[in-house]
Amino acid sequence: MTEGDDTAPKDREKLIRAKEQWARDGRLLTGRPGDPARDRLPPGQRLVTDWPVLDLGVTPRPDPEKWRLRVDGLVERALILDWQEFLGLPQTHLTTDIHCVTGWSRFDNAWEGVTARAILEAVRPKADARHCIFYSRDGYTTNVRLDRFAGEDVLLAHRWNGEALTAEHGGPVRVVMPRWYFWKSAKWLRRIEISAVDRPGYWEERGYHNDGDPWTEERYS
Ligand SMILES: Nc1nc2c(c(=O)[nH]1)N[C@H]1C(S)=C(S)[C@@H](COP(=O)(O)O)O[C@H]1N2
Ligand SMILES: [Mo]
Repeated sequence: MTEGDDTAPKDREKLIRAKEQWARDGRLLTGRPGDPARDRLPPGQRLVTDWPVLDLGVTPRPDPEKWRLRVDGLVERALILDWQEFLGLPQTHLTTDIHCVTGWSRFDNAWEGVTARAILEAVRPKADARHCIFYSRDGYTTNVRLDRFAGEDVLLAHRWNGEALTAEHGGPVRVVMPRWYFWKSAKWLRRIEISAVDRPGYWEERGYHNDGDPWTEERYS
């Protein structure tokens, strides 16, 4: 300790520890090449550990007895599943990240549900089919390309982190398309329409990008 330095050695030690911790935290926030947290966080996103709720101001709570999922449109065999039939389909566990266009991302969400691929195998889209439109119980709609809906990580999820998906987060069943901004992941799913033509949904008609790739920041059109 030099003359004129009025910080006690113990305090200085504490300060250095604190700064080292800030440096570690800061590195996780802003990222550096090769940092696994940075590599998982798309540009312009910040990591959260809570799970924000975003909706249009209503929270549908359908009676499980009356719940149905319809898959129709340009398919060989349209489907209407009730709750027991939906649960009777093969169940898949997937852990994926959420990226919301409003800027938050949430890592490691453990989903359980039916893969989009299982649904598509059951309905068999016709040769001209190119698009999917999701219809929700709150009036919300959103559109995705059929080949993207057929991605191996796409799920119709009814459980999250070991518990039934809550009504706030779109239970009993929501779409989860982790590769795209979260507005594509329709909550309170009631119908999937397979179509030859694209049909922009609620946010797509209000200025959001038609595709919504978080890695190239396709936020707005
Ligand atoms: N049916 C329906 N699905 C929806 C929405 C909605 O308002 N209604 N909001 C979208 C948006 S903008 C986001 S970011 C996510 C939010 O899902 P969360 O509330 O579970 O975080 O749901 C998407 N799916
Ligand atoms: Mo969103």
